[in-house]
Amino acid sequence: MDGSGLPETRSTCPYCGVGCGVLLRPDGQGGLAVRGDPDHPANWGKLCSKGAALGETVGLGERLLAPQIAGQQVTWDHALGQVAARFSKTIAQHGPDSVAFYVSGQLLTEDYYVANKLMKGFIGSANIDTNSRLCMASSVAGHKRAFGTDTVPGTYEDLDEADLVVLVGSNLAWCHPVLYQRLLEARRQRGTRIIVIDPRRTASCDQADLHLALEPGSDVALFNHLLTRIYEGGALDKSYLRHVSGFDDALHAAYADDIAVTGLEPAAVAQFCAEWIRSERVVTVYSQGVNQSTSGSDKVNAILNCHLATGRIGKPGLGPLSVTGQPNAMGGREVGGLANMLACHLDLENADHRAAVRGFWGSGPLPMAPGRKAVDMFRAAEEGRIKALWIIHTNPAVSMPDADRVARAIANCDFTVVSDITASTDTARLADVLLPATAWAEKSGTVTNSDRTISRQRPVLPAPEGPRDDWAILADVGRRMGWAAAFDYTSPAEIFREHAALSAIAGRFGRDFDISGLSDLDDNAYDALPPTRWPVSQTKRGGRFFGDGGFFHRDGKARMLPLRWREPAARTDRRYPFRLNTGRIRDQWHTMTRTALSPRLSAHLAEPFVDLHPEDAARLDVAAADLVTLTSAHGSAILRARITDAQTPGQLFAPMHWTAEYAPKGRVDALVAGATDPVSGQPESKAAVVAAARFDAAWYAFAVSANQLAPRASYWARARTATGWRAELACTAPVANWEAEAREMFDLPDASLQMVEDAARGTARLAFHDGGRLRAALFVAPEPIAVMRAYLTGQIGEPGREVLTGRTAADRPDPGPVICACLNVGLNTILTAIESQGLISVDQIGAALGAGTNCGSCRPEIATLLAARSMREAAE
Ligand SMILES: Nc1nc2c(c(=O)[nH]1)N[C@H]1C(S)=C(S)[C@@H](COP(=O)(O)OP(=O)(O)OC[C@H]3O[C@@H](n4cnc5c(=O)[nH]c(N)nc54)[C@H](O)[C@@H]3O)O[C@H]1N2
Ligand SMILES: Nc1nc2c(c(=O)[nH]1)N[C@H]1C(S)=C(S)[C@@H](COP(=O)(O)OP(=O)(O)OC[C@H]3O[C@@H](n4cnc5c(=O)[nH]c(N)nc54)[C@H](O)[C@@H]3O)O[C@H]1N2
Ligand code: SF4
Ligand SMILES: [Mo]
Repeated sequence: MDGSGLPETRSTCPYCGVGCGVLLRPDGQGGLAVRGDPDHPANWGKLCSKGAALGETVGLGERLLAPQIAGQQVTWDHALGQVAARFSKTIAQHGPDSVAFYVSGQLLTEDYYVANKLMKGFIGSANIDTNSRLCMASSVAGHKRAFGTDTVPGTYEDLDEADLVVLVGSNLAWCHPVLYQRLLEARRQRGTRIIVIDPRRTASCDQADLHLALEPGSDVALFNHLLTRIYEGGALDKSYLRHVSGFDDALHAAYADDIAVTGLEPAAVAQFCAEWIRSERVVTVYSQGVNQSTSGSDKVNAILNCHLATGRIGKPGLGPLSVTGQPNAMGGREVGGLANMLACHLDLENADHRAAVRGFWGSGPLPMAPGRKAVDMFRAAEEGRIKALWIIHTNPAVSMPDADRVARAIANCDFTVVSDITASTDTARLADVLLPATAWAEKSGTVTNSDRTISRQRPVLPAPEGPRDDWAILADVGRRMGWAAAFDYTSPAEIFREHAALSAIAGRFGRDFDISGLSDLDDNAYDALPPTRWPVSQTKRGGRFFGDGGFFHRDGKARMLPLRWREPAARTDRRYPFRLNTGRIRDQWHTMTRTALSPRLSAHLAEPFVDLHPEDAARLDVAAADLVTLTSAHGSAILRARITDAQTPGQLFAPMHWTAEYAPKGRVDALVAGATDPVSGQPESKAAVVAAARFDAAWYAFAVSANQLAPRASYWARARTATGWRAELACTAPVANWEAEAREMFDLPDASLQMVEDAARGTARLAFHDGGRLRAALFVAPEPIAVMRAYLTGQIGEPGREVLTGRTAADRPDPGPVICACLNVGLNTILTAIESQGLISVDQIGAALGAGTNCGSCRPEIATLLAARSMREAAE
């Protein structure tokens, strides 16, 4: 309860792997008030901008409410009858490996468990893989090679107690903002040093003591070098090495590697090594700059080698920490959702493990070999070897590498089923059967975050008529395929108990994942389950792993691996001279099906972009706000240029988020090759090679509208605003009649029009009013449009008739793009306050404007604005 008297429900944020606890209170109109759960050990009450805006994303406007076949609404009975019949028939004719599931690290553990049991246990194929293949697979492979299991040894508390935190390929400030704020709090209290290893300067470099902008893909060489320094610097932990095998070979290989390939200044490398060696309490945090690489598993093991050699693992304030991306990436690993895993961290290749799980499930023989991993799975669909495919809770037509090809494979697969909460996704549009799932705020189950803490997700809003829970849909299909008893579930609690009971078998085999202590929770205890770190058994509870050895290889030892640096698979050449790095922005989540529903989150960065260095921009004759066409051997994209020295010359960065729904030419995975790590099968999403050229448009335009916009142009990108929509457009084909074009785009056949056109110059400005209020406006010019965008979006629905200037009157300043999403403070407001009030610190800006005082996610950007200001002053 809080002051308002309405009950609050405890749940978990559905976005990143930090796994923040939230307190949710329905507003009675379908929306939610959200605040951080002060008692949750992941966030202690804090939330980031995405978590804070969850209430804006639960509306039913975009929801899929009934099953569809070939675009026609059908009953559940008919839809699931078809799914079961087609899967059964395909298996009967072509064998179990002719079908596949492609699922998600955002499924709840209970959903995931049922999917895995159905495919591996009863269909009898290992062809279930997940978007975690694009995300965590290299960490899983690295952990298994070093430890014998996929174990995250440490906990978040280690960040509070470390002396040095190294962020490797992690933009923690934007991607795990609450953990980043936690780290900064520790830094304030105990002076924690921060080192960032990332080819570009990110928001996470804001407070870093050292930033190593290494050559893309060269992390193995850097950590190999560190290992040699550890050896020479006398930092080996000889007594811990009793628990480790492979040291000599690993060291030998490390000496054979060449630090020069990192392109780093020797002094910077020396400082990094010295700090690492000096700081007993060092946590190495790593994420997609490590995993998403054709040497991803080796990068993970190169990091683990250094922690093993120094015994810096599994003790307070130190250790490697793989931060997981999705809310249940860990849960998916626990249920065995990857094509090369069994269940409960048991091994598919181990006959005893298979026999035990088979006995527990009462199933037929389990597959003996791994199934198809994501990239391979969609290739098999393309080639007709997979004939029935069920995609659940993921959007591969956008997020897979070589995305145009993947989209074609999905379209051409004999039978594709998609379970989603909305039909408006690039993948859902390709489905034969569309199944509506209940959404986050309606679902019940559990998720596991990056530090092994299992949290409950609890329903807080009533599910609309139509959608069903993912576990219930899967179980229904299992029953219809003939396995009534095995899929006779009536609640998530029942599934959870079964999963926990199965983990007891894993415990008996001596595996790490054992939550048997939770296998007899009754429904009430399950409902009330507080955040709980595994393992939970009679003998073990939470804590850390490996502080005293106890690894899961047969000999009980960890393995250090001999590693050599390898270049990324694609090489730049004359045709494709740029290295394209991709990743995330602060306020969008993946393919934007939820975060883009929030006007606040959409106002931070409202269109897809590419960051490039000023030298490259000059060479390409690209000015700020021009558009750039990127082309690779696989596809193309058109993106807005942002010129910044955060990039190294020759390297580009573009966000992964935009889809055909929001910017059809903004899909960057169309450019990325499907090259994968030989061990983990994880694709190299961060090192594509592309050509770049300025996009020569006949015209550019900016539009605001109360109605949803349907633009027609070579390039367009649309975003929701508090008053409707905004869009950026550009096109190579001239438009003869702007009034006709605009009326169609805005769907305003009759609204009254104000228009100023200069045909000779190629400019036009149009404003449409209805009942005296502004409904839409369009600004066209032969160059990128300079108007006050935030001001114009605010004019929709207002009576003003002066919008055609595109600017405010002097007394009504334009706030500019949103920097602080929580308190809605714009860039211009902050810049003006810095100038006029002489503010010099992030805290002063917070005191003056509120910006940065809620979740803190925008504090690095505010710091950057301040730094730019002081650089200008220094130059003046
Ligand atoms: N706002 C937001 N937060 C998210 C998500 C989201 O969509 N939006 N998604 C969640 C998910 S699923 C994930 S997996 C995580 C990802 O979290 P992160 O891994 O932190 O995010 P990315 O932006 O994908 O990539 C991290 C960094 O890797 C760097 N990098 C690229 N190549 C290399 C290299 O060769 N070496 C090194 N050392 N670094 C390199 C990139 O420049 C980038 O800054 O974020 C989670 N959190
Ligand atoms: N170039 C490039 N590509 C990348 C990456 C990168 O860094 N660069 N990162 C990769 C990584 S780490 C990841 S994790 C992936 C993420 O990529 P995806 O998993 O494809 O992205 P999402 O947008 O999270 O897709 C989730 C889908 O599930 C739907 N959904 C939401 N809730 C529910 C529900 O309760 N049930 C069901 N059935 N559906 C639901 C959403 O509407 C959405 O369509 O992208 C990968 N692709
Ligand atoms: S850091 Fe933000 S996105 Fe991640 S779980 Fe917490 S509130 Fe959600
Ligand atoms: Mo991810």
